[in-house]
Amino acid sequence: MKTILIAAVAVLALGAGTSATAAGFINGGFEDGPALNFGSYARGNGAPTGWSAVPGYEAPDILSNAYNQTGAGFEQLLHAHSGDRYLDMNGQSASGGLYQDVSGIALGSTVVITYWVSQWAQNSAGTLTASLGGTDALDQVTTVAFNNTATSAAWTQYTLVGTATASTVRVQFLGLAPSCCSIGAPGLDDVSFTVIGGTAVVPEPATWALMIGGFGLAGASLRRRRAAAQDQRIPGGKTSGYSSLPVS
Ligand SMILES: [Ca+2]
Repeated sequence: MKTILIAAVAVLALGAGTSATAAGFINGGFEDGPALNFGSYARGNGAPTGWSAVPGYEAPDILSNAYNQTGAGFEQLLHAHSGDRYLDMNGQSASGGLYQDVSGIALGSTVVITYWVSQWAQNSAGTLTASLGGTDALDQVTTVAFNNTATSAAWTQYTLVGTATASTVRVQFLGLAPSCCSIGAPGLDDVSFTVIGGTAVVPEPATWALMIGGFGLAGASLRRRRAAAQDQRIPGGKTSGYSSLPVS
């Protein structure tokens, strides 16, 4: 019976998570998928693994630390926040945009994204808009000003928090440079996605049956233990040390 009680507790624990990095969210550092360099330059060549281009926008350029325009002296300005790659939020045209959907979110959960934005080179002016679709969060806009004295990538972390109003939450970033193709756009790296309040808490029918069965078995066990304890009651109203039932 102890084994059954433990199993019932374990089933309940499946739906009682309090905080977790969502397993469905991948490649927040943009290290997987295609990358660009001027040696084999092809812009708009696809979104990073796990991400999709926003309809009407192009996939942002995926830059690596090895990216270097020969003779332009850019290399020292182009360093990811971590790893080897990050995004230039331009596509080939003025704006790049990408998103990733994460499903299995419990309604009412707190959803948190953190992300790093950079003035990745001296011409990286523009805006970056972060959005959490399927939550009550408002868009968060970061503006990076043109700075022709910049000598290195400068990264700043931002946080956006929402409450899930749907079971699927969309993480989306849109870049917008002030003019096409010549100004650049903010850099983006190291997106993290965290759910507070549990994920995937709607059990399958088979799980419900197991949970209900577990409740019944646990209740039956407790009733038998109480009955057995009463059988051991010492005449005169005293007990023999059984007043506290074991937890398991
Ligand atoms: Ca990275």
